[in-house]
Amino acid sequence: MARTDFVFRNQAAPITVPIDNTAQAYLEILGDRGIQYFFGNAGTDFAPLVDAFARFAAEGRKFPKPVLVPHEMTAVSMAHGYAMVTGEPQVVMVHVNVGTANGLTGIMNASRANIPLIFTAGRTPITEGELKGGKNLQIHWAQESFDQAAMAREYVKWDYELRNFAQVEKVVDRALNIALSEPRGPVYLSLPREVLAEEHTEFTYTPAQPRMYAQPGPHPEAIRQAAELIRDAKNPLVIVSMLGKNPAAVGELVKLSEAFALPVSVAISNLYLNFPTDHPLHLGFDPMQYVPEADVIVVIESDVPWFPSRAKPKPGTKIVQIGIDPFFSRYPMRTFPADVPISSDPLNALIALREALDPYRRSRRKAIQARLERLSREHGEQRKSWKAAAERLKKDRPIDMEWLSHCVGKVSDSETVLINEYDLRTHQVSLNEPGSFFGSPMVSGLGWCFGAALGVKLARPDSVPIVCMGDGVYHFTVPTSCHFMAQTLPVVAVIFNNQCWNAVKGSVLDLYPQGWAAKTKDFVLCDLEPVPAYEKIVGAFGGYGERVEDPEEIIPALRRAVKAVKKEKRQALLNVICKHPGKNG
Ligand SMILES: Cc1ncc(C[n+]2csc(CCOP(=O)(O)OP(=O)(O)O)c2C)c(N)n1
Repeated sequence: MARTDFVFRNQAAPITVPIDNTAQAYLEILGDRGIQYFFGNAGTDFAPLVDAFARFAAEGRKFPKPVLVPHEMTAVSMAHGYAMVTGEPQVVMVHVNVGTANGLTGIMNASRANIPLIFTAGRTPITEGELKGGKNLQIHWAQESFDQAAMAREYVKWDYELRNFAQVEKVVDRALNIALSEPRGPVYLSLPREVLAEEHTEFTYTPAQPRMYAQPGPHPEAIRQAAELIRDAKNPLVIVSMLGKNPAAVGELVKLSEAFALPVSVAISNLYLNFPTDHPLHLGFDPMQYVPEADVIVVIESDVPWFPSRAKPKPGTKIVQIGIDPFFSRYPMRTFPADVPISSDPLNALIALREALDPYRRSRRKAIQARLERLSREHGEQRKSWKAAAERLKKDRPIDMEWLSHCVGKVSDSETVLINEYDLRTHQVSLNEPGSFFGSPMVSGLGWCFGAALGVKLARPDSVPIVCMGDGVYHFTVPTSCHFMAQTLPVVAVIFNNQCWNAVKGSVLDLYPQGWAAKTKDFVLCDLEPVPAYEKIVGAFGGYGERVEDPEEIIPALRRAVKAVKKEKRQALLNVICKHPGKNG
């Protein structure tokens, strides 16, 4: 399939609707284009829109549901979570330059993870009394920027300012088209207050037509070369990070790996359920132990398949890289070799590869079977050692994160969606249903998980999101903002509380194993002490909170938390006291 650009057909007859101003035309278009939610963190720039929502509600018109979110990081992460499970972009609107700044970490997360969303902000008025909506408060002078979009530009695919009424329809369509075409990502639109407030009586536009965004397909020659490499490989290895963004692609990778006994290992960037963990060809979450032995490595949508400082392919190993943008062109530097780069939607590439390899299966049957048996044994050994680790640690007090992760796995069922930012040990959990697991985006702008879980709950009201995070991450989520939203979108939050930022401590030890900090055990800027009663915060929002210190209480406590969400329809938070590395870990 050759790359065809997305098609946007406007064939329907135009319609005309009554309005008071540009803001109402903008709202009309958002509703018509199928935007479901408008996550807002408002300021004085919102006045024409707040008024527009009131008119649309009073008149029973179609419009996106406005959702007030107390902090921009939560708002952007909610839109991220929603798009992550539905593929549908939503609108986030924040207050001028200051709100944009607060939402930016979330935008960096969405950008690196190719999540489509429409990030918008007001622009403070520029006129000084000449136009309706002009400056009439002190902040309107102070909040003006020379180039408001500049701070977002590096992390959005496109930015623009709505300059006049005549452009409303085209600007919104362009924003949507760019966000939704591959590689997907956030876009930024600023909306000046005078333009939103400009008075008009009617708005004529063409109603939305079905949109199709073609998924780019692979080049046949690249597929032929990759298929030959896989066919002749003795020790192939597949490394994957983001394939599961499209749940249908997971099944296709299973088919391909079964057809040629290809082991699949998940890279450190582990954003989706990419391959069922119980499948005998799943070889865990550390590809680096297999990289030096492999003779052909197929990297699928993986930004960092290995760390060159820890493991390197041996000379002569051939590397195939498959991805929408296999060179990750938005990363300033990334030089993993690609003997065969395949720029393609992974699903299309996997189908093409399987078809190209099919004629060789019979003649390679014995070798494939032998490899399958060897890899299945390896898979079994891995699982045995993980289970043994959990068993060995199950009585430890303070609680070990391996055991806590094992327990999270035990209470997970078909309704569970696991969202992890940091401390869940994914190997301790059986993850087999595509779409049932989401890990933090690779740029790791901390604070994503809680808002993302709320977005998942909004998109899948019958699910029970369980969001796992470190005590450090919990702070970055802006917890009161998330608990506020969880009053109507209940989720289970589990704090893996090791009373520190172990990631930072670990990097000190990694770089200076015999250094001053290691010798004196003086790790400043790493400990989150004194340790507060995090479990009490959720009570202020009507939720269920519990502190867990006994390893035998984890599963019952998790069940109580799930019951609170499912039966009592209220949020829950478990503050699980885990080992502190360096003190008792
Ligand atoms: C916005 C932001 N600030 C700081 C960091 C650096 N950082 C990475 S991990 C981490 C600590 C996370 O702590 P916690 O959630 O308790 O997990 P732990 O490291 O203890 O396992 C920090 C501060 C970051 N990635 N993003």
